[in-house]
Amino acid sequence: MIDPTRLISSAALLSVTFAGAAGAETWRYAFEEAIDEVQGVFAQKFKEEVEANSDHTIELYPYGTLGESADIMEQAQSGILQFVDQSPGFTGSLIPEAQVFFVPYLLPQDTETLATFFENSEAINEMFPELYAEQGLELLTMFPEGEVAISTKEPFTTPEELSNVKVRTMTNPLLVESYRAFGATPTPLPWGEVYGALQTDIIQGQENPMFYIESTKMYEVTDYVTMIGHNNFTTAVMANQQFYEGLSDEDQQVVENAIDAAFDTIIDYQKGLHEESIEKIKADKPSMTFTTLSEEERAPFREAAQEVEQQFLEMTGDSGQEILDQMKQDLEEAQGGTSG
Ligand code: 6CS
Repeated sequence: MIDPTRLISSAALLSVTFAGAAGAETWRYAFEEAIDEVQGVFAQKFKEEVEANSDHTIELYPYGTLGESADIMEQAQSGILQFVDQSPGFTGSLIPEAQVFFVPYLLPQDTETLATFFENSEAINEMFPELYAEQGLELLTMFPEGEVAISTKEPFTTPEELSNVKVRTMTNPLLVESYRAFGATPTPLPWGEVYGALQTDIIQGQENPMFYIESTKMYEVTDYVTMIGHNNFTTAVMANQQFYEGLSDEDQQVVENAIDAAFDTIIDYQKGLHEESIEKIKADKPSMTFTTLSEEERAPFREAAQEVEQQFLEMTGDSGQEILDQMKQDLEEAQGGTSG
């Protein structure tokens, strides 16, 4: 005969086991760089924090394991991935306002000012989350990845010298317009095609932070690195919104704390990285030439930037104007200004 008390206790035990199994989840997080590059270092710290403070496990998918940036974004939107790092350089057609990060000479280069800006900015922390939410994404943070430098096959100091030079850009309409305004022939391409396109002379230049020019060996297929001071690379980390909203308050807090810890880590990690990367490139290729344009030489590029800002406003209307105005105010405050 079946003992009913035993049945109940095993049913209770089973339900506890299931609850336990459902409680500990595995979350997938993909990013656009290798595991030891900036986005990877951020992701590793995020994983470490989440795993130390919850039962959950984070599986990391570095660049290439699940496709290009556009692929991982689709996977995050559809819920195959729980977390994704996609830079605004690839988010331009999805969220036109994200192109504000390509208004040249808008962002400063000083890492501490940038960190303060990203942490406190109303545009970043209140306005952008609403725009990402419209695309089914919970914006968790944005952070800087360093001064953008242009690596080319021939030297240049003026927009005229960029004439007929095909410069690869990320697939962002405003970034394309920037290079047109700078005198070059912009060529938007996914990341995976850049090295080969430089090697075969389909393009003659590309832009990226110094750590990336070093780690991805862009210096092997270009000979000059020029800093015109036009931008600092921004990236963004987000979660699938449905997934995020389904989390308990406690788990949302774990995620938020892990993001904050990873943010601090990545700001710290980047101290001196630009200079160290230059040294590494020089050690591997002594003939590589590094040039920082003077303020005077930058003048025509700054001039061109005004036209690009106008184009941003034409592309995004009132919503873009509000974001741009707010960003300028937030930047002034981060730089110690008095506005607001
Ligand atoms: O230029 C690109 O496509 C890449 N640059 C950086 C610094 N990170 C990811 C992105 O794919």
